[in-house]
Amino acid sequence: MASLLIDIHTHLYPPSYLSLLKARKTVPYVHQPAGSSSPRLIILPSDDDPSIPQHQRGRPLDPSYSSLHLKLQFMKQHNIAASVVSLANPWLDFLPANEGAEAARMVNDEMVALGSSEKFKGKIFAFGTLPLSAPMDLIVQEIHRLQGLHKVIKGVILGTSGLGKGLDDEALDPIWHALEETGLLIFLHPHYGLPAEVFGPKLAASGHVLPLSMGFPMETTIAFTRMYLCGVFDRFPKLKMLLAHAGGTTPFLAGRVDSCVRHERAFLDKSGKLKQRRSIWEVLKENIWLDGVVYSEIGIRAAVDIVGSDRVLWGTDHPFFPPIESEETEQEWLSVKLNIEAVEKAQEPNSTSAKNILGLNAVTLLDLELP
Ligand code: 5CU
Repeated sequence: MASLLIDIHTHLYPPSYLSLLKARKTVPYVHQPAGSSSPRLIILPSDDDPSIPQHQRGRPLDPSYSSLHLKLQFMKQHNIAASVVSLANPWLDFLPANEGAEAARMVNDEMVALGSSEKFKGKIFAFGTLPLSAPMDLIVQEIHRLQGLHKVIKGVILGTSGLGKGLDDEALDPIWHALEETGLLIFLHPHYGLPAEVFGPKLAASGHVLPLSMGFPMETTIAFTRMYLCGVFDRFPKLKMLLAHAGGTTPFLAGRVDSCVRHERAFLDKSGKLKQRRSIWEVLKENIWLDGVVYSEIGIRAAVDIVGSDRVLWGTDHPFFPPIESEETEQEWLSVKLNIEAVEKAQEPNSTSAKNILGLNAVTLLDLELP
């Protein structure tokens, strides 16, 4: 019998959010090229390259980015029983301080209304969005409001920029405190990648390959490591965090982080002893979950080795990575197939651990009420 499939990494730009992007002329924005039917979604910093003609920048914005009905169609087609939908990057990071809180309420309420409707109930859940540019009391207020919407809202999605200085900024402590107190899972997701200079002058020739395959995972790895180094998980030991893309390169680099910490003079106290902190291994086993959006059995094995098979959760990244050679809507998506095969090759097909990763871990962790 086929395993229960639950998708915990799947995005949506609700219509209200797209209206915000359509009103903008700088990244992130939606551009309608003159004389062309297809609007372009310009979200990544590297998308706005003036050397690329405007009608080829970014990617075509087709209805699958904003339609929950098309999400459901995609789910049916791939036998996905339920999806935990999140607003896609760059969330509300770009909004002025006085607009963030209202926009977050609007997007979150839209997700809750959809997830509670007869058509989507038990099939669609959501991660909420935080108004990070708003005053701190309003951010904390939204976290507590989201806790009250727990039938649909199962956590929050968070980028790596924090309040502008990254996630090792102590000014974020009230947010960590509220998230720890409410028990909401944090889904840490990249957006900004690495500076374009890292990828060199030929960046545009390979489109999104370098920013998405290298920039995104390194961004997540660095953001989590900065949180670890500044003691977030020591100050807030009950935080629960799901790292996108199987933690970027965290499983591979955790040993190096650990060793560097244990050899770092900056961490010695006055008596020359290393200051007490939880080890990165402990944090990974107790605070961290990893998604399975890594497209290879090697990546899934590494994720399982580092956090355990009960802490890896399957996802698709829909609507990103659609098939590119045909627009035939009934077609199975290669990106979905690769992520299922990765789990089934890394673990035995139909084994308890494969079933856990493909769906059961999500049901337990997020307390999903399925029909
Ligand atoms: O293809 C992409 O650019 C993306 C993106 O921006 N965000 C995401 O979650 N996946 C793919």
